[in-house]
Amino acid sequence: MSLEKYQGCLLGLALGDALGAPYEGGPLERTLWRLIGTTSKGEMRWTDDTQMSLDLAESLAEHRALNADDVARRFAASYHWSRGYGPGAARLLKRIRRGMHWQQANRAIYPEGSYGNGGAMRAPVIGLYFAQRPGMLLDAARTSASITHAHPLGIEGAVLLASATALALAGEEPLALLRQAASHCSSEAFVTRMAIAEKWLAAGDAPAARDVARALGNKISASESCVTGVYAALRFMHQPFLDMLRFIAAGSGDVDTISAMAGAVWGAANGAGKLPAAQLEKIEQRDRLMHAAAVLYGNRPGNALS
Ligand code: F2R
Ligand code: MG
Ligand code: MG
Ligand code: MG
Repeated sequence: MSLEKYQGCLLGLALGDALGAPYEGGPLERTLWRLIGTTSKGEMRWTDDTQMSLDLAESLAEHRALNADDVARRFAASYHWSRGYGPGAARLLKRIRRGMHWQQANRAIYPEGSYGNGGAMRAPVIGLYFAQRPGMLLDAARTSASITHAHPLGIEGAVLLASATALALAGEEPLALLRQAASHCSSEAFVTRMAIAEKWLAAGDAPAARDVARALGNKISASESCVTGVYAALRFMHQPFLDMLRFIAAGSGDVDTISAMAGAVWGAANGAGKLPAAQLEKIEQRDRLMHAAAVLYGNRPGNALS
């Protein structure tokens, strides 16, 4: 567990998001991102995936605990259409901003809650903060997801990403990591996909991106994207970051989010020093991301110095 790995995780998430965003969705989304994907200073913008991760990280840093009311307030305050939020998430966050409590808002759009991947895409932050408190990590992942994603599948995706991140930080090798993370999956949708990913990794198979997208998913729902993100991180754990992102982009679909999830797990395993320097130079708000990672590292429960 090192500061470099914490920074690798958050920067890897943001880089995956920003480099994946131009490939997300269909022609309409891609054209829009060509227009709004760069800051006035010429930096690469990231999307809702990184915004919500930063909101969560900064709340944990300030409160030194998961304070769901505060996280919900930050999510709502940060909402801006140009970050490309999911349609249900956008409506939900606007309700919180208008004063509705998150425990009501998270059932207002879909009565059973959202099963989108928005709860999972920020869950690596939970993995970082609670890395040394496995007993707290799962509950925190569930609570953090349920603020916006109360559906069991939305929550299961968050548990998977939080645990995969903590295991990557701890230096687990791909197959052992996948097996341990799979022990937290319970739905058929996740268990079946994790079993396919395990079979590929164990056999040393390297299926084409399109076949991976077909079998594990490339969509906006948690059950059709989270296993793909974890699988990509593990398959490319000892290969260059950009090779992993090219592979994910070739699978198309929800590329920014699958890349953000994979980037976070890959970065937690390899550290910031292994991320591509030229691309890192161009990412917006890099100092804020580095600072958030440093505070999570310093304040994490179980750190003797915190
Ligand atoms: N919004 C986008 N990208 C727009 C283009 C996506 C493209 N069409 C594609 O399919 O790849 N990106 C951002 O949104 C994703 C995170 O979304 P989040 O926060 O989970 O949003 P939401 O709205 O809660 O859920 C996503 C959609 O899933 C369906 N859905 C969810 N729960 C449902 C339920 N209980 N019943 C029925 N449908 C449900 C809805 O269609 C939701 O809109 C990330 O990709 C991020 O980058
Ligand atoms: Mg996004
Ligand atoms: Mg988007
Ligand atoms: Mg996305």
